Amino acid sequence: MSYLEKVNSPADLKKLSMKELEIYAQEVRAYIIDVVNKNGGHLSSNLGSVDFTIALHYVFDCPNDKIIFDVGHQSYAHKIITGRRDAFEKLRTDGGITGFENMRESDCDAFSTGHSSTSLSVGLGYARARDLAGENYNVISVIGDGALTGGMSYEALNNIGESGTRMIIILNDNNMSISKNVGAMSTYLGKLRLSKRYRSLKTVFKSGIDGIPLIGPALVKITERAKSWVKRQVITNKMFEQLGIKYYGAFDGHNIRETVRILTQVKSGKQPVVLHLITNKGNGMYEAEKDPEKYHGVEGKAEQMQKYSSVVSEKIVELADRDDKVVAVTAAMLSGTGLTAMHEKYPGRCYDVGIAEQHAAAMCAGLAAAGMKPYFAVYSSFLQRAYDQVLHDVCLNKLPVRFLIDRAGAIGSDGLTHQGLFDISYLLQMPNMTILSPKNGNELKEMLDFSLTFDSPLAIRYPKGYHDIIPNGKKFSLGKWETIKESKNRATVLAVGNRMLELARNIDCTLVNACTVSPLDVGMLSGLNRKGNLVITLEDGIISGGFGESVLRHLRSAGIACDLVNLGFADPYCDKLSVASAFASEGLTEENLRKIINSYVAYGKKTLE
Ligand SMILES: Cc1ncc(C[n+]2csc(CCOP(=O)(O)OP(=O)(O)O)c2C)c(N)n1
Repeated sequence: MSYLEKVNSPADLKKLSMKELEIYAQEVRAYIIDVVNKNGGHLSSNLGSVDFTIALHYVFDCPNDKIIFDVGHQSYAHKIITGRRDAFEKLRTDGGITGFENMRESDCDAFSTGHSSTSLSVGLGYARARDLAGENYNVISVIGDGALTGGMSYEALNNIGESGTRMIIILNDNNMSISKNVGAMSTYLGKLRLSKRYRSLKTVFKSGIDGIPLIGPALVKITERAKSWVKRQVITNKMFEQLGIKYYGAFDGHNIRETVRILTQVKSGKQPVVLHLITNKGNGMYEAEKDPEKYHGVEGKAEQMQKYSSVVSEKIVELADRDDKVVAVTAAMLSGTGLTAMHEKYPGRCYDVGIAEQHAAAMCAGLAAAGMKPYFAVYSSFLQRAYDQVLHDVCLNKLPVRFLIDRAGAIGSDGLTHQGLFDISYLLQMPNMTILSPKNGNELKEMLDFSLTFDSPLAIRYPKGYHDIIPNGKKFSLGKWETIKESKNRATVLAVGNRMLELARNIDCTLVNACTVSPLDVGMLSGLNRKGNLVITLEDGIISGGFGESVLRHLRSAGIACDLVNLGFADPYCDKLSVASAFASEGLTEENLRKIINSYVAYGKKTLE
């Protein structure tokens, strides 16, 4: 029986010897590689986290002790150890377990995570609650160097230092975010990493250089100079200590024995500590270690689609060629949003700011105020972070910041925390904001052309991909919708974006591409003014405050007589792990649409007779 089979809980893990733990780690790695190959998932981050996660469970006691994994994308080993080994087979699939730490899944998951840089704040919340209740459990926040670029981390560190309360911060430093990590903090951590070399140098000094005859004294002088230089780098750079947080580091996060030893030591501390572990993203798998970015997120059985990010990739460079005021911004999602080519061609005009969406949005406002043409390419779910910056810094000042909102709508296997269901609804409430959604790649290109000279806040939202089955026709024009096909049955479907158009294209109805979500095409809506007309709005987002409701408001205020059905997500917290099941759970299916139209038409005929 393998150790993987033997360990069903943290208690089982504690029965293993150090040597056995190392073998167990290999087995866990192999299992993760196997499942991620089938189901997709965050491979390189998890391979890098296996060893210290085993050490954590060896030293601490879940669920009594609280481990909060930042983002939670690196918690696979934790899931396997805490009773979800078999369930792990169905990772990120319908009916299976999620790819992030998730309180609904296990009482060993102290928090539900998904968005970056929350673990320190949440950890401090737990620690304060423990202190108030007079309890004694340990709180461990595991944060990567990438997540440490997020502003919330600094707000939390500032507060943790002041609180003086007992909690352990594991800094999992692999020098990578999804892409290479960026920023001054990353440079600072690089200096701290030197302390690892310092530790091993110290061992070398002890173990013999002094004892080497003849060349000994001279060498000692040189090495002592080196030692004090390294020491200077290390000791003068202890930012954490100055914040009131004890710093231990840097240590090899793949050495289980050593990590257990250090964790046991810090466990008995009385104050907040940072334990700096150096890890290798992709550890144990040659290809993933060599190209950790490629293996950060591996796709499972991917649907064959054209990607909008490829359109952005090409087009943004073209816009930058045409206009030297064009600049692009990403918050640590350079490749995902399609900005790699721009970054390569115009490194001085394409900024990766780290996981800092709020800063990115406000920086874009500054760029626009100074006359530049900023494009902030961001996933829908992560733009939520910058709600106030979009509202207060961009919209209030009516600044022409272009938001390229990728992964909008139902997200698939990343699930609940990554759904892009809110953007239409909250952007619609923002004064001065224009919102577009393309029917295909060609229309996105037309929208991007349009964006170059558009002079106020603009959001273009689109999902990951499209099937290229909605034909090109009318050229995009602001505030003008496009009739894709007509029917005499008096049912009109107003669909936002390619996925909703693809959903309705085989239905007998008049199908309209509502490419401009805001402003509405009021001319076309006036044309629907007839009793017995049915209008159905379809959107890949929440119904509340969404496109359909803004159509409703207009119909009512303009006194337009027609019946209206709003379809979209009634449940804002959709936890489905595939796009198809998310749509099905909300009645966003061809079958349901047909049913609604048929019963309406049948009912209408009856009353007319
Ligand atoms: C607010 C927010 N923005 C972006 C992301 C996407 N994202 C997930 S993991 C990650 C990189 C995290 O890097 P790090 O913390 O160093 O962990 P690693 O994967 O390197 O172990 C990013 C940018 C996110 N989850 N949340």
